Amino acid sequence: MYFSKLYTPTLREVPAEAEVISHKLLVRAGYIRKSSSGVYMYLPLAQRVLQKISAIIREEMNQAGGMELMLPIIQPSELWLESGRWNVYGKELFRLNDRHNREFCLGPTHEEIITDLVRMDVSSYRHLPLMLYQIQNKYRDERRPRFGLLRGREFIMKDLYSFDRDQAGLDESYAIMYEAYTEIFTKCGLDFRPVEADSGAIGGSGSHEFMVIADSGEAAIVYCPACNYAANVEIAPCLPQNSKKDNILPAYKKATPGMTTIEEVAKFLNLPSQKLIKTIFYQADEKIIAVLVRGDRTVNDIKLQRVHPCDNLEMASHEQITSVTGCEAGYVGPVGLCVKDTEVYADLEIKDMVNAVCGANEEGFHLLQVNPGIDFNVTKYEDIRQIEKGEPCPKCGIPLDLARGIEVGQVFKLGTKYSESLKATFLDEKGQENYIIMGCYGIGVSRTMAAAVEQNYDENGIIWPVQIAPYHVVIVPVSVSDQAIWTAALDIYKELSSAGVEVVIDDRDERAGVKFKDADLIGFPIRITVGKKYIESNQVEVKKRIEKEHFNVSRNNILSTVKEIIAR
Ligand code: 9G3
Repeated sequence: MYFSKLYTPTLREVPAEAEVISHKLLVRAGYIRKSSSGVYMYLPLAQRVLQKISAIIREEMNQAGGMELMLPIIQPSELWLESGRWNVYGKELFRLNDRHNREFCLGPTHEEIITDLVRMDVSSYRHLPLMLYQIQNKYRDERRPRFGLLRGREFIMKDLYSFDRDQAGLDESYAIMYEAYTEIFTKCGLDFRPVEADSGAIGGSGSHEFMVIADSGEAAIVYCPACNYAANVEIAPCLPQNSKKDNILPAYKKATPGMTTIEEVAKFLNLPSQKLIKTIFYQADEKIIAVLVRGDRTVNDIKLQRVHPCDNLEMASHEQITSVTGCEAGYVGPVGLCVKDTEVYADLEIKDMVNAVCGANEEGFHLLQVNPGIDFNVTKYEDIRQIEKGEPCPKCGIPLDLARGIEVGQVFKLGTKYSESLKATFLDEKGQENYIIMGCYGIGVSRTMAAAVEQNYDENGIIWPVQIAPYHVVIVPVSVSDQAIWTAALDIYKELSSAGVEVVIDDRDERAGVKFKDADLIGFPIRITVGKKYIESNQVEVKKRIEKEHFNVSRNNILSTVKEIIAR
């Protein structure tokens, strides 16, 4: 490919709205352009990267027994009414009406569609197991699309659905997909970790997310530096980090004028915040509930929502707090709350606290030497706190680390969630009718491209892993008017091209410096410079984008050197 022919409009500046590096660089290097909020155009270089990622995915999906198909983007509302999800998703679901005023949505995912397909024709155990997948645009009307391709309203997803006879079959399909995902992200040259995303007990197997470790990641994960344990903090189980036992003392009230925060009260009483009970009131739908965590902890709203399922969970207002406790937020506590009127959910750590401090539910006062089960009762003790860096790994005890991750893949065990609601059944060997057992497995293809940039860049631009780079090599003749240099460069270009190397020759009449800057920004993995050295000693300069230094290669070793770098 001649660079002068390549439609890659590079820019010096980036749009002010670009917050993350992948958004900045993909725009600057001429890979994407924004069409509307969260909707992008993939220019030729991006399309080549997407095709390579898709090819790696297809290879593994087909290897795993998946069969590719193409499902409609336009989905009839009837299916979503059958599955019960038409009214579950609000504005995030792109809805539209056809000319007959029939309701449809643009597919944010395809469980309903694929289950409708399978229920049409699968009726016997002999048709199972079955794995069907597609690589297709998805539509989710994010309230605040941001971070370029990382959170768009239209994005490319590979979604595979597995159909099995029984749980054992699903477990097998899940394990096959889990391995395939590991292969895919390794072949894409990404530093990734599978993390547990299911609320089940440790080792819960209902769902895993494949996270690309990057500071710009929206997901927070805990991982063990010693073993392979990793979990999304949203669900990471927390074990009580018990305080040492003391003998129980009687509670008493103490004036704490103007002390309304955990820090102020702890300082005033000269106690660590671990000795305090933090009482937080939430409005859960129409009810006010109280939540207790140790003074130094944070409530995990996702876990709380699982413990107390409700449609809308938000912090209670000051008025609501006062109406329940009779005083302002800074002096509230569990003592004296009637758990019949106000449900009290306490984190597991509260249960072991001895002689703790909490608000007295009286302006200007706190209670000291308060003991759960003696001075107050709770509705339930549950794991509802946010896990923290340094806590022991639940599998091996080594202190956990925190990291940010970009979710590029997720695998779910769906069970019969959709086969029941859509009545997708099969007759087993005994002629019994059973619901098909399903799993679903997604990879964000466009998000993976952006994630690769988030993990592979420097001050000069993108550093593509060679496996997914748009081209392998750029040849830079330092001058196109010097016939000897241009002819040599063209000769190398022809040799590499005919050997199947994906190569661009920068035929522009520009200074070498400009060509080098563009080559670095775009992120070609290999740059071959043809200059004076060639004329003098029949050598070219080869530089890997990942390295600072270049090295000399004689004319007849160029192809073998390039092939060796690509093959790595
Ligand atoms: C919706 C909207 C947004 C959604 C969904 C439905 C996420 C929805 C979860 C999944 C699960 C898996 C198959 C591939 C892998 C992920 N956001 N999810 O179901 F209507 Cl607006 O998509 N689906």
